[in-house]
Amino acid sequence: MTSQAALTPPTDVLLIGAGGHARVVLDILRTQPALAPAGFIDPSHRGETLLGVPVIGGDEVLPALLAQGTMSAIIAIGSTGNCRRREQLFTQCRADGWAFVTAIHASAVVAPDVSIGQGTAIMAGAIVNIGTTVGENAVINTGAVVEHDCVIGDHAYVSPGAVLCGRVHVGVGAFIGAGATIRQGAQIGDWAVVGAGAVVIKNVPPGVMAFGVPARVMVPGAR
Ligand code: JB2
Repeated sequence: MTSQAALTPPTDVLLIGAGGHARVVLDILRTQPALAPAGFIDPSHRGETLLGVPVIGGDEVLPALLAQGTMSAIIAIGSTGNCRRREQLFTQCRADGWAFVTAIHASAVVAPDVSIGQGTAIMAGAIVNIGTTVGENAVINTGAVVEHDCVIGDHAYVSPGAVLCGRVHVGVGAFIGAGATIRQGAQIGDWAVVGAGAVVIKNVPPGVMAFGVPARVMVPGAR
């Protein structure tokens, strides 16, 4: 007997962005039978084909694709310390009517009660433990550890190998650099940046940068 899943055609998905991070997201989407990567959207890669998937155009083609019936997307731009563009694209696309899919690698360990918002990507080897909430359009990158009862805000970015001990709160749009460690219970404010390799033992206020071991706060623009 044919299952209902086999009868349902896969959902076409656009990847917005076509850089290194986008190719990793594509690799994950290809393991999800319900999703069919339909193309990349990236003004810097027009006319190219990446891993067999075409770059359809820049953001100006999105309204026509929506009108033609392609309605699902994922923001596949990475971040090197600034999640603003990811947030802007997500917010604009949602307002225009796009739905967002999640991309969760088969090797990620995600506890059964973890809630994951639309558009979020969880990369290979990441661990997200019990009681954690992950917002929309967030990234938990390769091999990151998000321990029990953490809260990861919308648009936040947890880089490869970062370790968030239990009950850490990562604010909206905050960026945690590669290999950083955040002590249990620490709060990382909205749009804050934690540098690669930092060890955070105190709360980090919104909008600041924190670097080093132990992490020290720098206010952008201040001397
Ligand atoms: O507004 C935009 C836009 N802004 C940048 N719309 C669309 N559709 N695309 C946009 N982009 C595209 O994102 C750029 O044209 C570029 O092709 C892509 C970003 O690619 P890039 O390879 O520069 O970086 P990445 O974001 O994929 O990955 C970076 O960050 C990750 C965290 C790299 O540094 C990775 O190595 C790193 N793992």
